[in-house]
Amino acid sequence: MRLEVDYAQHPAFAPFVKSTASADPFTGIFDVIDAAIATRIDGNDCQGVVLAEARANIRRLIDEEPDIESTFKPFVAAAFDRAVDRCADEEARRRGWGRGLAGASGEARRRAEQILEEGYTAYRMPPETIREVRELLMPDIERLRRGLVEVPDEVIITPPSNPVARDIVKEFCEQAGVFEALSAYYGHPYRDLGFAIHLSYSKDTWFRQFDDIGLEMPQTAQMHFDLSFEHPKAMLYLNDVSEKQGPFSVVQKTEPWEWFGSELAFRKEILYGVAYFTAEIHGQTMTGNRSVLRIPEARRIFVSLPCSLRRLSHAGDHILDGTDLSRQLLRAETRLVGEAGLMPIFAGSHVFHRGGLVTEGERWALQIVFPPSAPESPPPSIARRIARRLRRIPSRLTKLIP
Ligand SMILES: O=C(O)CCC(=O)C(=O)O
Ligand SMILES: [Fe+2]
Repeated sequence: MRLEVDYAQHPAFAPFVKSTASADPFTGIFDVIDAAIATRIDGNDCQGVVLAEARANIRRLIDEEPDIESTFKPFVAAAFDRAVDRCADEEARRRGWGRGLAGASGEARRRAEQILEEGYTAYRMPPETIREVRELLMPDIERLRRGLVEVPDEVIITPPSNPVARDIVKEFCEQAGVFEALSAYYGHPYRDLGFAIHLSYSKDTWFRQFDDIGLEMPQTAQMHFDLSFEHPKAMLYLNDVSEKQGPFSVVQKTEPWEWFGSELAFRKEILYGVAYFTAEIHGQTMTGNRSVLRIPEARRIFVSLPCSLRRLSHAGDHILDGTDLSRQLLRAETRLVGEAGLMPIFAGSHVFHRGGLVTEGERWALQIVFPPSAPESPPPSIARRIARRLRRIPSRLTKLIP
């Protein structure tokens, strides 16, 4: 699926759009990067010359682009560099996919293949177990609910205060084969989890972006890709979730390896780039889980990019209602409604998804993150870079990356 948003038509961005030309010097750039990465991985570019040329060419194009503000240029160049690294890493993993299936059980294989093909697989915790988990967490939930009267403009979330709840969820994941399925999918071991209790209700406002111009969020609001490839997640419902309680949902993939390329990598990295720019150059940040695009300066700088670079991983927030793209996405959306205990597990970095937009009642859910086991953790340099980014990123990205 092509996720092209026409920012020149969007009331919150249009006033800042400089160029409306649909072809620009960056047209086709992602194909060039993908080809250079493939050449490198195929062993036909041992010195990395093709990739280095591609990087140099991108820097030159950025330098020469009159619409990109000079203070923003270093952030765009850095975003491209990170996108190339991210994409090269993911492409290598894609090629190695299937290694984990070899020794796995039939059930784990089936689950891993479903995660690949559909982006998610759903488990169901038995009613007596989910009741027990909910009882243990009730003091936390009640505390969150008491806070609702203050109507905070922030995601309502808390770590569990009773460690026994985590033990039970972990034991369920072991017994139900969740860890085995994830290990089969990723080709290295997963055996741990962490979670936060997340309460959603109809007065939530943390996901809004355009209150400054009195514009409602569109029907596709919150559809996004997660940023971290290695950290699959799950939502475990603690109450019954119907269409109105903001079920977790995914947009059907058009093919299993959809979105494994430099374009999606860039979409994620330029979002960081915009956040770094507004923080470092303008001293403006968004606390907690709110989007950096609430800041008009962030919108202005983002659409100073030429048309073919106006791409974000969190595009659902910007797709206008009534457009073909909006209709297509809403038609392709699968909403995981179900009783307490339903637990969709998802590889959110490569499936467009959302959840928690409640129109009636409340949703109580555990947002679970599965970290890869230590021996297979990224090398220290990458781990340090990720940790640094997590500390600096000031938007709702903190919710979306573990
Ligand atoms: O709240 C939800 O259902 C979705 C949360 C989400 O997108 C995530 O954890 O990555
Ligand atoms: Fe997500």
